[in-house]
Amino acid sequence: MSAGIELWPPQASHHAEQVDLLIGSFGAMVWLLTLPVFVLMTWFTIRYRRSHQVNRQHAPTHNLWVELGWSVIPFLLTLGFYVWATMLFFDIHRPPPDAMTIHVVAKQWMWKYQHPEGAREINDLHVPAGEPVELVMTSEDVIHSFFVPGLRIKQDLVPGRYTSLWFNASRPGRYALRCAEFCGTDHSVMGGNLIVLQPQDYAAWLSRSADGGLDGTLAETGATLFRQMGCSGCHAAASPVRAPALGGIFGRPVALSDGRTVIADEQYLSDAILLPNKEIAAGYPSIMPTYGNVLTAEQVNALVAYLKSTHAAQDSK
Ligand code: HEC
Ligand SMILES: [Cu+2]
Repeated sequence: MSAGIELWPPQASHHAEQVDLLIGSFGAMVWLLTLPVFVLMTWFTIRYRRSHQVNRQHAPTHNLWVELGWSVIPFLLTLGFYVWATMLFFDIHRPPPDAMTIHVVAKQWMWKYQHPEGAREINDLHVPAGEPVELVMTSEDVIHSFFVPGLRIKQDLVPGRYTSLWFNASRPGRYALRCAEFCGTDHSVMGGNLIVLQPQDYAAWLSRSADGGLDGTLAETGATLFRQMGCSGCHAAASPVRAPALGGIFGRPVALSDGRTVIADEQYLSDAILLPNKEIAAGYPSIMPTYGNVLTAEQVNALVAYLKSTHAAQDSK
């Protein structure tokens, strides 16, 4: 890696090419709209300077078509850019359904990643080339921002909230990533590399990292936590405590005590664990303890992954 400042980072995905095209075209439009103003201004100041003898009679005061032209054309051009940029923006927030999910937890001052198969890593993130990868991200302390210049993607990580984006890195290689939100003393060293590998190299990397055999998949870690943390004491079918059955809850509508119905997505489940009094399942006592100070963001991710992996008891009949 060169130590100098990279003026134009490499393009590591199709999205990066599209962003560059947008920025390049926008730059061209800015020149197109500004250059005539300055050229004419310079020309007029020279031609109509006081000492110069020119015909100053019958100067035109207005011209409807010219005025309409310089209002309507820039308006339509900039509106076009608004639509184009918005489409790109929505695109990076709508992952394809087959994207693999990697969980990212930021904290002062490091990035922690967890792959669906269980492999964990810090600061450097390995991903396969040519496959859609969704990052589901949260922060353990303050707001951080995940920025990979080579992919032209950047997204804030907010404590207590999940944010996400996705990418499809096309070229194997090593691309710098960094935190783009001032987050305290060591903000400037909060970075790492996105390491894009050929799919077979990624598979090899995954099995090597799993060699330690410590952590199963994220969902398996969650299943263990579900017992260790006493969740099953209330939520298991055989439990004497009246608590909702959680099998297959992910993606289902849940009736709340205030009459609303919400879909149990990742945010709902994580809130149910961290802030149980925020939304209470209809018909149940609000006796669930708060796990806000007990569980780390990674443990909550694991519990949510476990809940996602379960199926309702009725489904198996
Ligand atoms: C003391 C018993 C108890 C324990 C321990 C407990 N819960 Fe709960 N939980 C409840 C009750 C009662 C409700 C329903 C009322 C509410 O929403 O707060 C609930 C609600 C939930 C919901 C929302 C369910 C729905 O249908 O909307 C989730 C998710 C959940 N718990 C997960 C967990 C997890 C994960 C743990 C362990 C970290 C846990 N609970 C520990 C009693 C408990
Ligand atoms: Cu940061």
